[in-house]
Amino acid sequence: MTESEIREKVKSALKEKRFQHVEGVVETADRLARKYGVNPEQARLAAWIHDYCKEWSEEKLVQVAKELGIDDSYFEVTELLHGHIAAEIAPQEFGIVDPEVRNACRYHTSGRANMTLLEKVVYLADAIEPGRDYPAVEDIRKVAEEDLDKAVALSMDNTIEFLLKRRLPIFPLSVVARNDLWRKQK
Ligand code: DGI
Ligand code: FE
Ligand code: FE
Ligand code: FE
Repeated sequence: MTESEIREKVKSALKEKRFQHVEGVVETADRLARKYGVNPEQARLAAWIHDYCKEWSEEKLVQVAKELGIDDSYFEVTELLHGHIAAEIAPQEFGIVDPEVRNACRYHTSGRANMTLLEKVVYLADAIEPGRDYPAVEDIRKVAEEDLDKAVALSMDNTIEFLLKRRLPIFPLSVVARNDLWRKQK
C-alpha cells in the first residue's frame, strides 16, 4: 500500500477527532525523526497505524488478542492491546512487514526496556502532537527539542502519575520502560 492508501484506510477506521490526532502524530514523528536521526518514512508509517484499532470494543480487542496468541498479561490492561494488535495485523491490513515499524506501533502505549530511537520518537510524538492538551505537555514539548530520552522519561512519569491518581492498574512493562530510561539519564 502507498502512504496515501494507508492514510485513507486509517481515516475510515476512526472518528474525525482521533484521525486528526493521528495526523498530528505523523507530522510530529516525521519532525522528531529528522531531528534525532531516525528514518522519517518508518516513523510516519508507525504513526499512521499506531491507533488503527483504538476504537474497537474491549470485547473485540480481547477476542482478537486471544486469536493472535498475544500474552494473557495484556488482557488485564486492555488499554495496551490496540497498539499490539495493530502491529500484529499490519502485514495483512497495510502490507507493513518491517519489524522496526511494527515494534514502534506495538510499544507506543507502554514503551519497553531498551527502546530503539524509532520507538522513542513514535512514543513521544503520540504524547506531544499539537492536539494534545494536559498540564505537563508544554514542559515535555520543550524537553523534546533538547533531549529525546529525557522527554520520553518525563512522559512516562506523567502517564504513571495519571494512573496512580486514578487508582488504575499500571502495566509492568510501563514501569520497566520508565525505570530503564531514568537509569540511563545518569
Ligand atoms: O491511544 P492514545 O490515547 O493516543 O495514547 P496511548 O496509546 O499512549 O494511551 C492510551 C491509554 O492507555 C491512555 O489513557 C493511558 C493508558 N495507559 C498507558 N499506560 C498504561 C495505561 N493504562 C493502564 N491502565 N496501565 C498502563 O500501564
Ligand atoms: Fe494509542
Ligand atoms: Fe502514548
Ligand atoms: Fe495515539
